[in-house]
Amino acid sequence: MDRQYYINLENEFGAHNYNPLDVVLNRGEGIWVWDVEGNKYMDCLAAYSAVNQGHCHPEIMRTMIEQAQKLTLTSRAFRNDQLGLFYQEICKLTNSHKVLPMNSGAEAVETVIKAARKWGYKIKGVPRDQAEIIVCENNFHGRTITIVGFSTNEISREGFGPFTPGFKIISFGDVNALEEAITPNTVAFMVEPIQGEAGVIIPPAGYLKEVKAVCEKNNMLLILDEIQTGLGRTGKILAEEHDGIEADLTLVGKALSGGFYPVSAVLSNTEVLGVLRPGEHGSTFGGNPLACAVARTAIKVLIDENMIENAAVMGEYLLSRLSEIKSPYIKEVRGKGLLIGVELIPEAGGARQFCEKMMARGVLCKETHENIIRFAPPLVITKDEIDWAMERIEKVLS
Ligand code: IF1
Repeated sequence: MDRQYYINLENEFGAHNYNPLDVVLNRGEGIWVWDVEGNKYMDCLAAYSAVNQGHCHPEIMRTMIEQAQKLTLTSRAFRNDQLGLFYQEICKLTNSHKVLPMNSGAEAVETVIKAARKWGYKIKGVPRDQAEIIVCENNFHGRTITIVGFSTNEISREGFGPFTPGFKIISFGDVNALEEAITPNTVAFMVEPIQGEAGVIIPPAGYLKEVKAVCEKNNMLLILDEIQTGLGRTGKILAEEHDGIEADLTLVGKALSGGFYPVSAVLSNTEVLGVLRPGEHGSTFGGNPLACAVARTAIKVLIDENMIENAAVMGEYLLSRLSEIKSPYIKEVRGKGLLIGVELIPEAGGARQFCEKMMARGVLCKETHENIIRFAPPLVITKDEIDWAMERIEKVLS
C-alpha cells in the first residue's frame, strides 16, 4: 500500500487533533526510520525525546520481549519483582529518595500537583483548599483539564473550561516575578529547566539556582518538569545538574522507556512523597512489571553506552554547525545538549515549509509554533551522521 492509503484512513476515521507531516513510517533503528515506500530518513525529533536511546534499541527490546513472556501486569494490589529494583536503580541514577511511578507525562504532572498540595496541607500547614502553585508563561506540562487550565497557549485551552483553580502564572526566567508571586499559601513552583514546546527557551544562567534558594527561603517546593529535558537530552542525566541543584520533586517520562511503553515517574529528594497514604493515589498500569523492566534497561543503556556524554559532545557540534549556516531566514540558534531550536525570522514564511523540504531530503524534524524548528535526534547520533544531516539542512535553510 502507498502512503496516501494510510493517510486517507487516518483522515477518515481519526480525530483531527494533529497536523503531522505526510510521512508514514513503519520501521526504525537507531536514529533512522523508514516509510512504507522504503524511503530512509534521519529522525531529528526522536518522538519529542522519548526515543533518546534510538529506535528499537536491541537491549530494551530484548527486555520487553522477555518480560512480556513472563509477567506484564499485576496491578498494585499485589507486589512484583521489578518494581523495587526499578525504584532502587532510578533513585541511584538521579540521587532521589522516593519514587511514584505513573504512565504518561501528564499523569506524573497531575501526581506531583496532588503530592505538593497534600504536603502543603499536612506539613506546611496551609489552610484547607487554599494551596497555590506557581507556574510559568508558555509552559507545556501536558493535556489534562488541570494542566491546560494553567497553560497560556490559547489553542490548548480554548473551549475546555471550566478549569482547576489554585495556579498563578509568572514570566519564565524571572526570579523577581517568582518572589513577588509568593504568598503564605504557596506550596510549590513548577517549571521546565528549558521550555521545550515554547521553542527551546533557555533561561538566564543560574536561574534554577536562584529559584531553588527562593523556594527554600519561603518553605515551598521546587518541582522540575524534566519529562523532556531529563535522561540525557541536555547532556546531563537531569538538566538541573547544569545549575548544580537538586529539585524537591522531579518529573521524568518519555525516554524512561526508550519509546517502548509509556512510563513516567515522580522523583522526590525530600520526604514529600511520604505524605501519600494507601488509597490516596494510584494507577492500574503505574509500576507494572513490564514498564519497570523496560525502564530499568532504558536507563541502563543510557549509562552503559555513554549516551549522555555523547549528547553533550554531539550537541555542541550540532549547535555550532547550525550556528554557522549562512541563511537569510535564521534569526537565532540556541540549545543545550541535543535539544536545539532554530528560530526563523517572521518573514521566512513559517517553519513548516522548511520541515517539509527537509523531509523531502531525508531529514525529519518538526516545527514548534510558527517560526521555530526543533532538532532533537536520538542521543546515539555520531559526528558523521550529523555531517550527513547538515549537508541537507544547509541546502534547505540557505
Ligand atoms: C503531544 C509538545 C514536546 C512535556 C513536558 C509534560 C509532558 C510533555 C515538558 C506531557 C509532553 C509532548 C506531548 C506531545 C508532544 C510533546 C511536546 F510539543 F507538545 F510540547 F515534547 F515538546 N511535560 N510533550 O514536553 O507528557 O502526557 O504527553 O506523556 O503531541 O502533545 P505526555
